[in-house]
Amino acid sequence: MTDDQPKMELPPRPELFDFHGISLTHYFTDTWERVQNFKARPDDILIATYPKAGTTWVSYILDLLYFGQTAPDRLTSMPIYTRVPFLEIRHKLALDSGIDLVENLPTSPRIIKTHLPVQLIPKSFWEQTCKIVYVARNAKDNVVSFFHFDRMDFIEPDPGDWKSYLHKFMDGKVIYGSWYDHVNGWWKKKETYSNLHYMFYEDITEDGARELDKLCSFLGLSPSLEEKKQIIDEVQFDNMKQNDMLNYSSFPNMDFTISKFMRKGKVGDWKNHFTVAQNEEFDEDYKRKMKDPTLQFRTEI
Ligand code: PPS
Repeated sequence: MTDDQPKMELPPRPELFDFHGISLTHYFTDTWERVQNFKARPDDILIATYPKAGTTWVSYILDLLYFGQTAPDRLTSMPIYTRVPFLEIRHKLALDSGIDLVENLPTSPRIIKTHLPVQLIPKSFWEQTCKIVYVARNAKDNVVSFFHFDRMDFIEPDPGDWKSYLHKFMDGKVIYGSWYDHVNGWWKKKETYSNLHYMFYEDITEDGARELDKLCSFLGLSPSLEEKKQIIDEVQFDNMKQNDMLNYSSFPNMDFTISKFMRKGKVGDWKNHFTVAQNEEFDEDYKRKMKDPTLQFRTEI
């Protein structure tokens, strides 16, 4: 099968609905009862993100840190979405439910992905004081990436055109709701929950080695210099883009003729999408919503 072929007949696009105050579709709520009652283990590691913030990048870094040396076969035989399952998804086309995948993970620790906002995280993660890595990306690049993803991933609602999509994003009428609430909610949580490491996509782009060191220190890991170098090299965008275990080319609901999962991997691509007027409007709205001076994003580096 090549990149240029849509892989099978796709179901109609799902509708967004309000679910506990955030916009979702049934793919992310079908197993809600099991998700809510999920029994986390103390050594589980949760990667939480707003969609398109660098989840796959950090998932791969964590996977390499824990299993790169001890179970290298995993890297060539299992796609990342089975190594680091997506907790709340249920999706019959590509895989069954995320929660089944998590519960069948033979590894220790289990590395688990979620896009849930902080208030919807299953309570056992807090009770077990699991380590949580949150990754955030500046709103402008995040919305551009999300737009292109929604164009090509048929389990997302139809994004419409760029102009209308940008407004939907500003209004929180996209999957997982408001970016502004998501990044702020998790930022605030750091004040009361110390096992939370908040990372920025832009920082990883700027200095991956520095961010890897911070991450290792949070996780209590001390890989060798050689191992760290290998990881930094492995997780370069071009390497990940070419790696079929990471680039989602085996995921049947995505049409790569429209856009790729590993699309550009840059800070600042928003400049190729926002008009001057859109940028001004976005900035005005942003100022109204992002009041916490301690949470700062960079839209260029
Ligand atoms: S998802 O569907 O929410 O899990 O997507 P997510 O992995 O969070 O985000 C996908 C975007 O991350 C980019 N990406 C990277 N950027 C830089 N370096 C590396 N190694 C890397 N890996 C993934 C990916 O290209 C998507 O961003 P855009 O801007 O669309 O290219």
